[in-house]
Amino acid sequence: MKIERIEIRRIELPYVAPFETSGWREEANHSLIVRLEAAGAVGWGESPVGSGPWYNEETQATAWVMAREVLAPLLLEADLARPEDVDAVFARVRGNRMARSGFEFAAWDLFARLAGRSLSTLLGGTRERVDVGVSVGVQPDIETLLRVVGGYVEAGYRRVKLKIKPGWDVEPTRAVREAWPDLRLQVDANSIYTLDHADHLARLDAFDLLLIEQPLAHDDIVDHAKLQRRLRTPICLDESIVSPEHARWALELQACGVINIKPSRVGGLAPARQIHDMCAEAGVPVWCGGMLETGIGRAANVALASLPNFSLPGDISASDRYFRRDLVLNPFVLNADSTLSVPAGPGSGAEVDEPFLDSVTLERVVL
Ligand code: OSB
Ligand code: MG
Repeated sequence: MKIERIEIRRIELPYVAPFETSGWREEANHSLIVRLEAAGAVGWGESPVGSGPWYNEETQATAWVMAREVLAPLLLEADLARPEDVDAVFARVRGNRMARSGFEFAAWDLFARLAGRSLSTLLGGTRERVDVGVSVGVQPDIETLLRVVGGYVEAGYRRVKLKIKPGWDVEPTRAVREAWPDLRLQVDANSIYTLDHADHLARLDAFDLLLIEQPLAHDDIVDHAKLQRRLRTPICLDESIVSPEHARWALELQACGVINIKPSRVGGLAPARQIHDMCAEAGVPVWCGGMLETGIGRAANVALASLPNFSLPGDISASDRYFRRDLVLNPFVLNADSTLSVPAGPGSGAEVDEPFLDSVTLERVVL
């Protein structure tokens, strides 16, 4: 099958509140939105890049150039028999995995719609609901943190992740643990610590955390293996796992006890599923991370999280945790059991609100 038309946009959609990590602050979603057309069907995808290269090396500006000048032309030349072929078409491209992922998601959505199947079943998903939690950014003080976490607990989230950094780690984690002794709790450092902090990080072992996410450098695996031997709490890798090969290296080195799979970070759903399968084989649990996506990217994450080895709650919160108004007509809503329902209709399930999408589009190209 030939892709007949590609539309790419870069958008800006403000968050309900700014999101702060150990290294940056985001006020709005700055993703690329991809729309593919072929055989009378349409598929949608999102490349959830940020405004600056703070999470990984990509930005909206770099993804915009890659999408227009490299990825869309490669895809227009290709003849696709199955969605997995997109990953092969892009295999020559070094890095730029988030830019790639928007096209890859859109191709999965397109194939699923053409087959009249849900994206979840096409991927091999086995759940109708996926367990989710909420990721809480760095707050100005502990009182505010307790109020923010309290609001999410009230809303029905049963798993909370706290962003941590030096000076905002042991005390906020202790405060939340004391306020909610039974809450499923985990922390994420977004690569801010070094091995010199090992003894300090071991103090987090006291709080019965599910995991400590990406404490060390974004491109490290070896030091994480050394650190893991000094912690009781499982390390979970996020930034470091950019491909199935990286997952294999981390498993071989025992650098982590858990992996956060973000399909956008690894270039799409096909490599994400490979990592899922590899971890299932190794007995390592996985969960689906997020990049504060719109309803378009979130739908891909929910479909992926319906695979069997996604045994920990994902960072896939309801639409209203991120946006006053989402880009889709059917926003995700939190169920009373701290889950999101997996769309059962054809494709990813995202029903794009095109007039609203137009209103948040900064630039658009058609190829
Ligand atoms: O490290 O998991 C992360 C958001 C943007 C970039 C990196 C991360 C995050 C989150 C939020 O933690 C996840 C979400 O709710 O989408
Ligand atoms: Mg993370």
